[in-house]
Amino acid sequence: MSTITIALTKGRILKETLPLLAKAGIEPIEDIYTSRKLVFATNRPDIQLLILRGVDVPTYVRFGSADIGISGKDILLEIDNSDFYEPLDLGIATCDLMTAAKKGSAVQTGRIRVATKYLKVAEQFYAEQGRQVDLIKLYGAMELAPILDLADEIVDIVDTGNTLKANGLEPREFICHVSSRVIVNRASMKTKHRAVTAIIDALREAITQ
Ligand code: PRT
Ligand code: MG
Repeated sequence: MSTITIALTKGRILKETLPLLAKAGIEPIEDIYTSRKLVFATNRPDIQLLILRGVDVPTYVRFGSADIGISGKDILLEIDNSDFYEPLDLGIATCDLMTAAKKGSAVQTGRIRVATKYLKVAEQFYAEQGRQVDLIKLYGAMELAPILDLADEIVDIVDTGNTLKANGLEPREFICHVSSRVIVNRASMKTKHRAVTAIIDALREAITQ
């Protein structure tokens, strides 16, 4: 019996994936939230769960250290996804990628500075608009950048909009909707085809229930 390894992140994705996995008959045998472990056995002897940083999920899947991963589309848009399959949209952990700027600030016409961790998304978005931008890569707390005049705009995830509001910013332009996707290592899809497709089918079934 070959083992199937599923990579997840500990925040929203875990919270919304655990009920789907449970419906699919897969349950961790200990509480992931209170444990400091990174690898978790499940009630299924052939399935284990990995808890990783979001940006690392596709990397583990790409190299086959995880057979299956669950990743936000925002993460996937930033990387070369020809390395794995993306067979299923789980429709969970949804949000939007948007531009944002200081509340009430004038829309700048010339070249602007944009701070983001989503360089590829931002580059493509502003290029499509024919706007000249200097991109500044940040790894977090993007909301600070306009306030401290590091950037004119940011590109970031918006859900309720509360984080922008709390930092004196407002959403400007919608870029794309984001949800979490199931990704699968290419070799696993062949060598563990039956086990992998059984999990994908069970998750597909779980989201329609
Ligand atoms: O941080 P790390 O990558 O290590 O893992 P994690 O455990 O935090 O990841 P997890 O499981 O939380 O999943 C992150 C994924 O959830 C992202 O890649 C998105 O696809 C998705 N998602 C959905 C979100 C949000 N909604 C969200 N609101 N990810 C982040 N946020 C943050 C955002 O960064 C912003 O600062 O929440 C803030 C905005 O929220 P509002 O409600 O104030 O607008
Ligand atoms: Mg996080």
